[in-house]
Amino acid sequence: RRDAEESEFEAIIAADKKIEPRDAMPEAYRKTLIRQMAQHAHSEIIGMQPEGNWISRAPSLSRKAILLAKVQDEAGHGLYLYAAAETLGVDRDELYEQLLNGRQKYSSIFNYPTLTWADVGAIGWLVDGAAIVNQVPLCRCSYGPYARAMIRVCKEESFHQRQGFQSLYVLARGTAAQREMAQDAVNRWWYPSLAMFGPPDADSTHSQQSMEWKIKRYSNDELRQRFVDMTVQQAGVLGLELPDPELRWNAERGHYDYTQPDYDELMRVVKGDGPCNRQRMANRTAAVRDGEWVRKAAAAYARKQQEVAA
Ligand code: FAQ
Repeated sequence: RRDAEESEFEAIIAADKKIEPRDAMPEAYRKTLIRQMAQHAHSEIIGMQPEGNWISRAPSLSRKAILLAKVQDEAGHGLYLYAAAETLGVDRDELYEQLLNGRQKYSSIFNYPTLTWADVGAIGWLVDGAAIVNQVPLCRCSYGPYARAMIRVCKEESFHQRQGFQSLYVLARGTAAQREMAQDAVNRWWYPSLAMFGPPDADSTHSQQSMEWKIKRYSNDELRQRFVDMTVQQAGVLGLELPDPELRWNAERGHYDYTQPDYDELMRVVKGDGPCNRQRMANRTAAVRDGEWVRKAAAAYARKQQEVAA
């Protein structure tokens, strides 16, 4: 029976069809998906903090409304992804627990500070831009609930990326100080954004297996290159520089050559030693603790409603 289940799984993957929650799947496939989807969900939720820092100080009412909506979308993506992960038989509370005790990760990028208003634009342009390049192929991931979740998430991320670009565009054409602030933000976010794609292929422990299972469709380096190629053109339109003197078109490769991010720094940040790791986790821990009574009250209310209906 086990062999039959395994060959059915292999056949679905080979035919490029979707694995659905009730289908048999190898335990390692389930575990890989839980790891990646939980990490993705945690990233969306922790990712609300850097931009959330500027909601009360947005420079105009319309910028505040836009930022509020964006951060709210991120909460929605996180909850959507937790729900998708739950289809793999894991409980959401368990995932929260694993984040808080450090057994699960969230993206390195959210451990960098947002020092000026321009950082909100740079996050939209570069961080959401990188997120889209990584996530568009995930719309074709072999696990149905994750692939479907990504379709909606990507639509919203595209909108986020545009708003970041537009915000930087305005700053880049503002006063000298505004232009300088925009350039400074781009200088600080460029390399951390490149590092979002993960370690180089040679050091990526999961890539090969995840690509065989069609969870990942492209390697970390392929997607990083795609992001660089796309972003150089956009920087030209913004009139801002990317902080890499080695950045130049390579006609032979048909791609831009660029300087790699510091992967030792990436590993340090992933392990908890980035500029804001402690603050991000302290805020998240406090939010889970402070929200406990609300979750309990909602569960008690749902139980009572069921009793009334019974
Ligand atoms: N940060 O073998 P690989 C967003 C870990 S976008 C932290 O290459 P894999 C939207 C990796 O987990 C951000 N850890 O791993 C937004 C593994 O650790 P483990 C979220 C990283 O999985 C925008 C180890 O290193 N997006 O939130 C990172 O095949 C603006 C070895 O790496 C996603 O999560 C990193 N950067 O490839 C929200 C996308 N890179 O478990 C708010 C889905 C690697 O062995 C504001 N995830 N690691 O100890 C993925 O596509 C993949 O998981 C990768 C990593 C590509 C991130």
